[in-house]
Amino acid sequence: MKALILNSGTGSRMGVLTSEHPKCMTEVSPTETILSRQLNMLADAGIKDVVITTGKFDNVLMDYCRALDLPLNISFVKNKDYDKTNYIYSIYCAREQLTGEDILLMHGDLVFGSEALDLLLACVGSGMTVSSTLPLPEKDFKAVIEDGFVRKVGIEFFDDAMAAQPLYKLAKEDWQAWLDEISAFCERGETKVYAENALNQIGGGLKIKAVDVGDLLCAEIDNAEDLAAVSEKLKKLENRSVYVCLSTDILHGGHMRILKRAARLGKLTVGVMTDEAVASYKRYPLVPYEERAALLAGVSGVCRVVPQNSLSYRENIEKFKPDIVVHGDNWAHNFQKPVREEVISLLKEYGGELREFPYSDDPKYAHLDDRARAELSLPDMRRARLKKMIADKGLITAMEAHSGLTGLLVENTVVYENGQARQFDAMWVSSLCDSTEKGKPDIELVDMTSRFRTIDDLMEVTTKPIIFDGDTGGLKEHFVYTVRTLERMGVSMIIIEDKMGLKKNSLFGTEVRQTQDSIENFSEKIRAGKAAQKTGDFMICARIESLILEQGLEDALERAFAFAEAGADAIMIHSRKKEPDEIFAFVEAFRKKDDHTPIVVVPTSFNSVTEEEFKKRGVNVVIYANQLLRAEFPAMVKTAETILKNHRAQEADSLLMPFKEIIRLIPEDN
Ligand code: SPV
Ligand code: MG
Repeated sequence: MKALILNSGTGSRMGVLTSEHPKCMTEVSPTETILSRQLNMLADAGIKDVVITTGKFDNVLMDYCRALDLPLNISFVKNKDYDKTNYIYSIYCAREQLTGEDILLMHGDLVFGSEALDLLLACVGSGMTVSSTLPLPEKDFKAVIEDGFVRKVGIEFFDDAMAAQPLYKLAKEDWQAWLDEISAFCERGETKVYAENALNQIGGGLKIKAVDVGDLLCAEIDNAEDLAAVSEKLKKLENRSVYVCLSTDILHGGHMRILKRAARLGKLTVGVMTDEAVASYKRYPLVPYEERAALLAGVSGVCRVVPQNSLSYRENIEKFKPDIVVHGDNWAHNFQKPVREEVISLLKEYGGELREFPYSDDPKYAHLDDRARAELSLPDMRRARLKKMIADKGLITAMEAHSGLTGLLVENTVVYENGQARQFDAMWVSSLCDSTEKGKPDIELVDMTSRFRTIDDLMEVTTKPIIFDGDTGGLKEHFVYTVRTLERMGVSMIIIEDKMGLKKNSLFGTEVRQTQDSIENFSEKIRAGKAAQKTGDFMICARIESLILEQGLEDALERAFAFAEAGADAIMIHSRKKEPDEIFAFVEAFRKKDDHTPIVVVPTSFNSVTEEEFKKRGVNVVIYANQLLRAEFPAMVKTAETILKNHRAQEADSLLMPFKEIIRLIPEDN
């Protein structure tokens, strides 16, 4: 679409204001002229080509446009008879540049807001801005409207008419018909009439929709009083407070356009979603909150940047009471629907307004997110994230994953409740599940090479941090190698338990022979591991088996303090009791003396406790250690039995995931 701006008029009714430049260069605000405002808005709307007709002061006008240095191709056409003709003749002079394209036609003295322009641009086919709320002007344009379409435009029509502003969007066929009629008029010498006379000649032949802009800013400036009124209205509009929330860590052209459009509506506050809020519903942000906030604060048009702590806008709407909240129109239909509804009801309380811009899911930006994901999966990025997440969130969750497929499940499973999203933060590579998956007992029989293979499978297809179940850690001399390998791979934490000899799974408790290591030996192993690691990110967690082996709370606490003293980055306390009392007692006693070392729990037995309750008591990591494996096995047994019983597979179909969906589980670039 090409824009045509008519600037050949002399602007004589403006008095001294137009003694040295054309009317369109009149300032409407301290930072804008009528023309600079129009051109900026055209550029923001994505229009690239503009034709400007000129007359008196054409050189001043051309120099001015060049100095604005906007991303627009502007061509100028001078109407040499500007003082003897009307703009119908200016259009005629420019006709060769105006064929074969949709045209956005406006008078050079028209001041409008982006809202009015957006309404016009959103209209399918041709349209003209009219107002159903403004009184009919005595001497200015009115449009006669029939069935929503403009039939005639002129100053003489009062019946079935609305106030109309010369801002048109014309589909190329409609425009060509009008242009042909304009040419016919001019070639007959009728050059002192309005171009609309030619339009009226075609009558109902053109389908130009009446686009009702109501009270939105859309006004011509003919004299000093008009200028004062428009400037006043603009000042009010510019003082409106506008709020937009961004969670992105890669600012691309699409975001910049939204910000620009939002800034056009008033003083723009950008809510930058905190890392925790972003991670709750999509991936962990590549760029931390502080940097994203600094980046956005530097974007022109952004007046202020504030944190938004959750997907919900409530906190910030109540705090800042914005006049307008801006969002893409896609959220009416996705998981954010309840968030949108909350925004609408909060705004309604004080007369605020939600403005939704058409959402464009431009494929050219889609690969940016893939790149971000790839980066998040790199060892350094992934390893460091666990520590940061624990610090940011207070409590994180890890779900067991024992294969690439279960890794994808932990990576991608999201549930939405009340507009909030929930995902697991990390993956747990369980010795129990890793061994069981291979049909072997959980006795450190599956060797490290094989365990590392599982990690590799996970790493290839996921980005979330990994917590590795290191069993006893083996001999101290072997443990240091394990630490270095895991650290190099990008694993974030190893958990080693204070047992020695033939390790058995803790859930057997005292039913089997298990030996606890001495505080001295185990502390020595921790110290060796800490000395072996190369980065500050890698965490060694000491797992205390005193409650499992019924050695009592005091023993557990003594060990916990000793292991933390030896350099353990976290303490895991385990229990196989259904009631959480001994875990709670440990956490309470430990936190009395140590308020910072993260506490890890594995609530397989004491599974009635919610994450919120754990957090309240001072727990930092909740590991769901084996639920996925335990879910898949009964489903497989049932399927196998169904096939055996029926001598065929048909009866098992209802138990199975359709083959088409299986294929979709695996992303293509993996
Ligand atoms: C594992 O998942 O392998 C664990 C946790 O070590 S537990 O099975 O509860 O001991
Ligand atoms: Mg284990």
